[in-house]
Amino acid sequence: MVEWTAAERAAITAIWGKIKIDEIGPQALARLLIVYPWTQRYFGSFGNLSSSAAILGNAKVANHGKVVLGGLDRAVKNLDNIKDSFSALSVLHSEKLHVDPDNFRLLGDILTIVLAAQLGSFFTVEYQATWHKFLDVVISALRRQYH
Ligand code: HNI
Repeated sequence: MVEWTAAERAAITAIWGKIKIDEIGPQALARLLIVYPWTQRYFGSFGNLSSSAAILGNAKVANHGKVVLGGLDRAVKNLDNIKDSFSALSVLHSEKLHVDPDNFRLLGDILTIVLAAQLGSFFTVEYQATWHKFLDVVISALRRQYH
């Protein structure tokens, strides 16, 4: 089981408290689809993804970005049990959606970039280190069903 120090718990709470799911979620998913265009293949039902402008203006992308961050919200609220709270999501992404698990890391990196841009000097190197650990735990929980 993952151990979290009091400082790490405080850092995650502080970072998450600054995150506006409705802004960061849509931005992160849109950037994923633009920066790594092969990720678009999983979103064939989302309509027009033909250009950056189309992706940035696509309501389904924006909405799904919020859904993904809602998943992370669940992880923040279940820090001591991320693995189990993500078991259904892991099954969904592997067995139904067939998402290549390397893409989880890409989305995590994109999310970190969006966060750093939004939070500026608030996002200290210590905060980044803890945030990275948090994403690692989330990603390994999502990958569990693939093993
Ligand atoms: Ni992901 C659906 C969470 C990464 C492609 N995804 C979901 C749902 C959640 C979620 C929550 C909604 C589940 C439900 O309806 O029961 N996804 C997460 C999280 C991460 C992640 C927390 C990583 C941090 N998903 C990814 C990545 C891809 C991805 C990297 C593809 C590149 N996800 C999908 C697709 C769906 C999805 C596709 C279904 C979308 C739909 O509505 O059709």
